[in-house]
Amino acid sequence: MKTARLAGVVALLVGAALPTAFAGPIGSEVGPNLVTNGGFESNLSGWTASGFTGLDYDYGIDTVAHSGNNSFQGGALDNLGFLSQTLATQAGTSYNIDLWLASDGFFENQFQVLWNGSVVYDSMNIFPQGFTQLVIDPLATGASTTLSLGFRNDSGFLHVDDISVRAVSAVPEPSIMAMLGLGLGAMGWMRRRAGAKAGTA
Ligand SMILES: [Ca+2]
Repeated sequence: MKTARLAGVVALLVGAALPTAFAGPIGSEVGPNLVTNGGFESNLSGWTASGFTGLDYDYGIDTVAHSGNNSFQGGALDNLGFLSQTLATQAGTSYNIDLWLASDGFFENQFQVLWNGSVVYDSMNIFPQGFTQLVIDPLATGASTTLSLGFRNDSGFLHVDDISVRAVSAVPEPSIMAMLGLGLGAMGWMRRRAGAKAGTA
């Protein structure tokens, strides 16, 4: 889903798998996390809630977590309640939204991700699932972008944790460039060897 073509070329050259521990696209430069308190370990600090009925009624902090001790739980009745944060972005730059979503499976439920007001992810009636990674790669069009997450769950809650937003540039990592350089250098060396042999024959 996020496999860069360059990474495939490098894997062919070196015949080895690249590390996959980092969530960002392989073969790209990835900036720092722009989200404040994306893991909710500081409760709701940095976030603005809207459209819910009330704190600790249909939204709040829960101790069911993907990491740490807290996650956010949201489940507005009949409509979406939103959790939002405004991020400093650069127009024309691609960003990587990475979050973990869990569902108790109660219907009706709906989860949305909005990027400066545009819906970039929308899923209804999500079956029961533990924390599952969700990755979206939107483009920023201005110097600030509001990330909003929408939650509806008429009988229960959806949970999110470990939300990050990072700038992604198309520039390959130096290590990949080095490996490419090694591969090209080896090809050049083999060609020279072949040429030398031909010259002495
Ligand atoms: Ca957490």
